[in-house]
This record gives sequence, structure tokens and C-alpha cells, in this order.
Amino acid sequence: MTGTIYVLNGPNLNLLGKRQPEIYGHETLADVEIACLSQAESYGLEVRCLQSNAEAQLIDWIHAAREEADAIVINPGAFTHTSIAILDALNAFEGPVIEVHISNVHKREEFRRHSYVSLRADGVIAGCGTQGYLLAIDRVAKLVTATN
Ligand code: CA2
Repeated sequence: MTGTIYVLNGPNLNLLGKRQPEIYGHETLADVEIACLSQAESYGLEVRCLQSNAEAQLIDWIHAAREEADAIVINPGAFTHTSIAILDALNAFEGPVIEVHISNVHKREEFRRHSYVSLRADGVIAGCGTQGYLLAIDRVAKLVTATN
């Protein structure tokens, strides 16, 4: 199978493994990205891992994914709860979109329970720690195979 998955991470996720391990665990973003590469490779898929603290950069990458990716796995960080612009960008992407949250957003503050991105996502994974990214790749592999 050939195919490319964009794995996008939003604001503050560059701090993974460096702060608040009780919420986000001990793995760094680099650890997560290596695990994603290996998981995708097991399905014969390629992965491009990108992180930004800037909403505009994330939107530009989602636009690039329209030409370059077959699926998007995205943890939009706090933009999940605020960004209609990221929702609009994802709505212009045709392939599968899986939304990932490391923490269980439903067990936290009320404002984390609403996600604009979920209005577009084909699947949402929350509260599975960084394993959520690998579960998202499993799901994408299944969806990409089903459409090929
Ligand atoms: O649970 C998730 O993955 C979140 O998307 C993480 C966001 C939060 O705003 C969402 O409500 C849920 C925050 C990312 C902050 O990441 C950090 C990682 C380590 C240390 C500090 C922040």
C-alpha cells in the first residue's frame, strides 16, 4: 500500500514529556513521532510529523495535505476548542481525519468538552495517552485500505 499520513500537533505539544507528566505522560514529542513512523511503516504507509504553536502554520499544512496526504491525524491542542479556521481548513481536505487528544478532555474542565474539529473528524480518540496517535494510525490504515 502507498499513502502518506500527516500527523499534526498544535500549540504547546512541543513540551510533551517536559512538563505536566501527570496529564500528558513522560514521552516526548520526538518519541511519539518515532513511534508514529514505525506504526505507519508496519502498514506500508509514510508519515510526515509536524508541530506548530501557530494557528496559521497549522492551516497552511492542512492546505498542503490536500495535495500531499491521504489522511490527517491531528491533535490541535487548545485550538480544538477555539478554531473555526482550522475546522474550515479540514473541511477542504477530502481524506480521513482522526482527532487525537492525549488526555480525556471529557474528564477535565467544561470548556475542553467542545471541539470544533470534531465537526469534521471521522474519528476521535481521547484519554488513551500517546498511544492514541498509534490507534489513529491503525484506523487511518484501515480507512485508506477500504477506499483503495
Ligand atoms: O489532551 C490533549 O491532547 C489536548 O489536546 C492537549 C492540549 C489541551 O489544550 C487540550 O484541551 C487537550 C494542551 C497541550 C499542551 O501540551 C502540553 C504538554 C506538556 C506540557 C505542557 C503542555
